[in-house]
Amino acid sequence: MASRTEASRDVELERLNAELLKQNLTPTWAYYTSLITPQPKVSYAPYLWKWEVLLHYLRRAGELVDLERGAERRSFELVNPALRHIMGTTHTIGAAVQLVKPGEVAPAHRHLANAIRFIVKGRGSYTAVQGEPLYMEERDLILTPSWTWHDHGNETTEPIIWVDALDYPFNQLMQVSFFNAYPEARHPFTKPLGYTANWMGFARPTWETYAEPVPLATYRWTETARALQYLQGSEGSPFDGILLEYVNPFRQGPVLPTMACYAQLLRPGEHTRAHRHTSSAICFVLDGAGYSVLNGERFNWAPGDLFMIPPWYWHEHVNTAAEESRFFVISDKPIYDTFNLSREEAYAENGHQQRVEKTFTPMLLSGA
Ligand code: GTQ
Ligand code: FE2
Repeated sequence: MASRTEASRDVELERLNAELLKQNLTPTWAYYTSLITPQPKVSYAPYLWKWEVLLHYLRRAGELVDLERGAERRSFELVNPALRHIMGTTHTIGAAVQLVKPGEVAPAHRHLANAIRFIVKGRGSYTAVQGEPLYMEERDLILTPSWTWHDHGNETTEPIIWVDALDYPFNQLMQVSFFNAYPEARHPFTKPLGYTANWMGFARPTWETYAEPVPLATYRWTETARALQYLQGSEGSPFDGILLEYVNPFRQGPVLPTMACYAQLLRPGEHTRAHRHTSSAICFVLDGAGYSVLNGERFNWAPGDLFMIPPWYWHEHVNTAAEESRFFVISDKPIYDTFNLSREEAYAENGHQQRVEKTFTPMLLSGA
């Protein structure tokens, strides 16, 4: 008799659950395990783009896309197959490759999204950021902070190619996508060459206030490469090898509020220990050869390839080359740090991944 009462109560409860849903009320008791999971349910997988493919399509876009006829940019976004709805390379960052041919200007505009450029091929073109011409050398890092006017001009005789990374997927999540086109193709050069990158340097005029959060807009590869070279013999990190973070020279910390940039060096034969963290990362391979193991799956890489690591994915890198392998890395860790969401975990005892189950096993998070 008691069981019959219980049975009828279950039927009533089912009915209640269904009615609640129709009222746009989700019963927490029935959906708790989708609401709060023991481990993050990451909604997308790693992906790797080959440089040959990127270059092939950049060349074709070079023949067909005309910047003078309304194309805002000649770039394509490297979109993860599971993130098409936000055009994301990861859930927070969109990476692209861009080509500007001799004589062209990619017109001036601004957006709330922060951007970075990492120069891949060519030199002598400029990005003008907020009236300051920043001339590009291969592998330089150039920042375009939120809401700064920028246009890209190529007054040289060779094409220029770079990697862009913007935080527009994060901006979309926050419902803050804003964009303005400048009335002219070019924003006037209102600051002298080297204004923030050289003259301003580390000794600053006392009468100026620094409203701009990012005073130094160019990071020369010659300097970064020298630092990597100098630190080659250091122990580094068992998880990351030699990993340098590009910093805001005045405030320290990441180069942008949403994106951190790194130069990473793996020594010949180096095989990093697997770990995982809550932030996502995009790795652009500069030189060397090797592979990375991401949740048990192997991704071979060569110079020019770009791959990404979703949040909470185990990853380890292996340099199979006789010389150094170097990456340029972009991460959304600043967002996680800001909201106290950064967590990191080391893989088992000194282990490298053999095969990681697709479903995560509960483990204690490091730290409190
Ligand atoms: O070069 O300003 O790939 O605004 C996407 C949005 C490049 C750029 C992109 C942009 C740019
Ligand atoms: Fe832009």
